[in-house]
Amino acid sequence: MTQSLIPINECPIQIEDDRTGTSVETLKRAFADNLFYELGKYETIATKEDFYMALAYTLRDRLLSRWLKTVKTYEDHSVKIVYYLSAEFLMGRHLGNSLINLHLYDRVRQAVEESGLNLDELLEQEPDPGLGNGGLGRLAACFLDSLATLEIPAVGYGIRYEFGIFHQTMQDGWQAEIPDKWLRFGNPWEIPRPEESVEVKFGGHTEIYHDEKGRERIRWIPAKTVIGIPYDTPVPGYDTNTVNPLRLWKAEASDAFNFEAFNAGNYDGAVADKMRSETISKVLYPNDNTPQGKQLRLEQQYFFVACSLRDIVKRHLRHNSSLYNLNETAAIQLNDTHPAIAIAELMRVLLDEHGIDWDSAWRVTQKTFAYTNHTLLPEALEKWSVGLFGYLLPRHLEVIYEINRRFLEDVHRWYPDDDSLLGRLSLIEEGPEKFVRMAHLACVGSHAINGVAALHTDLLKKDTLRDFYKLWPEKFFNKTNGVTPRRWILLSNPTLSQFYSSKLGEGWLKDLDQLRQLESQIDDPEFCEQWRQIKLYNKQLLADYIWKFNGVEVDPHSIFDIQVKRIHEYKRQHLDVLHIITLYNRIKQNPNINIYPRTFIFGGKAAPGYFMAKLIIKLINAVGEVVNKDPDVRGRLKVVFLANFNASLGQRIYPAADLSEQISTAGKEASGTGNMKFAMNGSLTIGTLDGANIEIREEAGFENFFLFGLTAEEVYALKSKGYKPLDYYHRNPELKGVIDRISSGYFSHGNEELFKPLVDSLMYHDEYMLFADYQAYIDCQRQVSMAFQDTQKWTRMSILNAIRMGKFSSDRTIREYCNEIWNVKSIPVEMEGYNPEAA
Ligand code: 9GP
Repeated sequence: MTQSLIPINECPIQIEDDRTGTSVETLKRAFADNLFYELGKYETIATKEDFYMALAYTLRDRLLSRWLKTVKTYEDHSVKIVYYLSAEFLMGRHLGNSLINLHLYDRVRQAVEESGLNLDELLEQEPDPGLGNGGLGRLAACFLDSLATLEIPAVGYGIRYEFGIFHQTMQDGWQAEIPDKWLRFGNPWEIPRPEESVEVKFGGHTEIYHDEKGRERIRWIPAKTVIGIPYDTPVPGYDTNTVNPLRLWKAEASDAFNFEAFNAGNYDGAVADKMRSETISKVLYPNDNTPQGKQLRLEQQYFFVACSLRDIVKRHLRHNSSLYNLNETAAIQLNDTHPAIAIAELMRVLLDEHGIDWDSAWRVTQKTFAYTNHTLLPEALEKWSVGLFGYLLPRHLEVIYEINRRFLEDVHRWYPDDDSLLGRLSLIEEGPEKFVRMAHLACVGSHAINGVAALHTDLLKKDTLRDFYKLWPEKFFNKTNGVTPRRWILLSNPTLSQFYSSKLGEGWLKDLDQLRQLESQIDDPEFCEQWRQIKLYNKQLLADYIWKFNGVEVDPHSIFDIQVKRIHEYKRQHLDVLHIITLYNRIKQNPNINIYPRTFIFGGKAAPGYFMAKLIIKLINAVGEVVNKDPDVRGRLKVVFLANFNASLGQRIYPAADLSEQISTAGKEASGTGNMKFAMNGSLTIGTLDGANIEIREEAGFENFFLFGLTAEEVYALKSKGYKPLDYYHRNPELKGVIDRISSGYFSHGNEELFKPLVDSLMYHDEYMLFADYQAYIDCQRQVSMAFQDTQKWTRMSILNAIRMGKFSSDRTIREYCNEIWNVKSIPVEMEGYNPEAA
């Protein structure tokens, strides 16, 4: 006997049992039903994709009544909602996540197996939606999971890119990019809502007019209209009824526009303009930590912000008669500066469309917005040429000038003797070409500004945003990042999760600090042995993957030394390579030297236009090609580059790592979140005092972390003193030997030119100070090898790392945002009579 999720008399629509029931029998029937009715296939002719899609629909059906009930609960209680504005969301695959969040994993596995299929194979069919570049987009996804799990009313707003981050393949050791056609087979997780489409305007000019009361007003006469169509994806919380939406906007040409052009017989022109409009949501810019000042990018930003604000205002006005109290129903978080144009847009809406006076509009705006900064790299701070800005958004530029005028007037009043301060704080960068500084707009228009790890926030206060900190110290917060343990432990590492649950029950999944209770068992040999077996099993799984996709045989008993993240010089993948070559040189000098076997595993994408990052990938592959085959090495060193690193590959990698490489130049990595995923899965970190590494080390215990390298202060001091990388090269024979081997063409079939740009940049410039940190890194790696050989010690360190990571659950981060920045409360969604465990 199955049951509907909410009593039928409460339910807005009649729901069939087959769409809600959770017994194995009902799931089987629903699966077959969806295959037939949604995909139009019989089992005998269905492909694996078809089966995956049918299963996805089966799960989506089971989310819908909760979703509708969530909407109704928010409407009934007129709650304050968090609106998370982000140009990127890296959600990861949905099916596995829905299975665990709905507690249906085991029953669906049985239903699928009884249907003669393999669940793991079906899970692999799902494209990993790559609507983001890396850190900031994945953080947004973890936050949505925590928001729903903590029963916080929230909406994620972003862009429904038709092409996400490119698919990376390797061609002769170089990165090659292939378009990511993730929507090719359709997307069963989204529901289009064309009835909620909105219009977005671009270009044109502004003019003054007088309203009916004779007041002087300004109106924007735009040149072009684009339609934003919302697509909603359900985001279920773990073990709750809350299902919040992720609303992504797709751009379409406006009908009126097409109609005119077609009527005039100008078919080509109409099609071209239609395509131009639709290009806005076509493709994700594949740059991480480097903005691209392209017109299309600004169009994307304004497009999704304007659509989202229209939605937010509409929702507010359903329960309120004016917008003066918008900040009481809406907390809008700006995920980096990409959506910062929202500040000018809200001002425009309040002033021009709702006739609100400037001071009230500004008060509401500041109280509604909060801004998260994600980078310290000066080159990554977004700015837009005033010319382009005024051309695309003439009214917004006026608003920004007026915000700036009033702001600088205040600053002048507060600091009458400091003229240079005005120039430094201005929203406009002066010079031969003027620019709008988006971070300044975000700081001025928000009531809260936060960094994403303690050191990062300190450096924002001391350096990047120090003038703003001087004005408004009370606006600054630190919110150390976190990651969701549901995806990054439960889904990624089922064996470890079962182990935890067998000891503690399942409470740890919503309260990760509970894992600390396991410290009492750390001296139990049986406990430690099981821990080792779990790690070995995960390493074997990754070894199988490496064999299948790279054709390289790796030994699961070797140290799995892993660096996966975007490829960037500041992250210093090439420092890792210098270590590999150091060990290789030692072997070449003395083939019988005692070196503990290591498997060096890399993964990560380089921005297609970032030459040096692509050369680093080539170097890793080139070194692997030589080292993996050299008989002198006798398999003690293996180097593999795993193509197309993304969330789902991460799920395979983190549980299998022994050593997590977090080796950025101190002061450059805002936080990192991969570092947290590794540690949660029991790897030890070798790292600098950078980003969240510092806090990971504090939590894990200093003795359970391999620390090396200059501190941020030392980096700064050395740079100020005059850093000369060549001196290190000349003074350190081992370093010289490594660099000379690369320069000699040894890894490039005798081609001495291939890696010259990389070598020259290190020898004569070394912006990220690899040479200064080289010896400390090599020494620290020696300690790693020694520690690994002491199995008991290593196991202990691994356990302590994993079970002391409670702080880095994104639930903790989200609670802090809720209490200190957003001022929102949780509201449970009640589903009477619903019991997820009932068959
Ligand atoms: O580079 C930072 C990374 O350190 C941080 O963990 C992540 C999330 O806060 O954001 C990254 N930054 C970006 O993705 C773009 O600035």
